[in-house]
Amino acid sequence: MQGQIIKISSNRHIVSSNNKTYNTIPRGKFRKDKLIPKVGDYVRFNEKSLVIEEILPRKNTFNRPMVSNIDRAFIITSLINPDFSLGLLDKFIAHMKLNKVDVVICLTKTDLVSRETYDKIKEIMVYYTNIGYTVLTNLELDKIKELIKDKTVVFIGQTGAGKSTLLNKLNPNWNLKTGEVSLALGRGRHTTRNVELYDFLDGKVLDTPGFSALDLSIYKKEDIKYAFREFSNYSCPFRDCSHTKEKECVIKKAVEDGEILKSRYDSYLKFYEEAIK
Ligand SMILES: Nc1nc2c(ncn2[C@@H]2O[C@H](COP(=O)(O)OP(=O)(O)OP(=O)(O)O)[C@@H](O)[C@H]2O)c(=O)[nH]1
Ligand SMILES: [Mg+2]
Ligand SMILES: [Zn+2]
Repeated sequence: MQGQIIKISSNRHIVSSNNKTYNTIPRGKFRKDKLIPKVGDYVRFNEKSLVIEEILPRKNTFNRPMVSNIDRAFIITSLINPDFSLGLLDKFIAHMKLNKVDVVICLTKTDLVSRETYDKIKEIMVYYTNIGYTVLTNLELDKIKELIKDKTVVFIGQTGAGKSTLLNKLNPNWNLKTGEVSLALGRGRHTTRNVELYDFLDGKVLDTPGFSALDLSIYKKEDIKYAFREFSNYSCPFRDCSHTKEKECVIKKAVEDGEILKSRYDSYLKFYEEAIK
């Protein structure tokens, strides 16, 4: 039979197939082959032995969070508790962009910051909108639903940012566990412990445990520029320009002229350093 993994907890791999769920385990050979089944994977499994025999070809796959076959990522970004961070936002965007996953920026806890702080952040977000990203808040449920329709959408972001809370607003029947802010801020405290996939509006949504440590060293330095979509509007005289030390670099010029947001360029330099040679 074929189905899709919708939850993994220790070695229990819950597979959904024709509206039924099966409690399966992966075949031993996967371990030897260093093949790790992930939530979102389509699999072939034996209905009697309940063993997953094969992971079907993936559209894409991630180790952070551990998911496969994603069309779109909602980057759940709180304005406070945990603190708003442009560097981290850029990192999540880069990670998804380098895997060709569409990104939506979803702001949360807009009710917890001052008008002034919110206005400042909104102004920065205009830049992200202008370079082609959809930016919305967790209050815009209709728009969010529209963006999930017919897609497989993963919610990612820091622990406590409000991923599960937003999912509960979209469908109260899920009744997902959410964490108190004060507790969520304690070190290593995650309310959501396992990735879980839910059917929603002819699409799918995946709730994930929060994280903020994201290692970009798996990417090549020369690829980091593709994580910054606005850079493609510029072409430097030197074809393989790294946009770091080159004198004639038009990206650097655009930063000086205020066309490219300084914090974006700083993120670029940081990720460039982190990436492998
Ligand atoms: N005031 C306010 N509180 C919010 C908002 N969104 C989420 N919260 C609160 O923030 C806390 C953390 O929310 P969760 O939904 O558990 O966060 P999470 O992103 O799922 O966290 P992990 O599962 O640990 O990754 C909860 O107490 C929520 O009630 C918001 O927009 N405004
Ligand atoms: Mg959660
Ligand atoms: Zn350049």
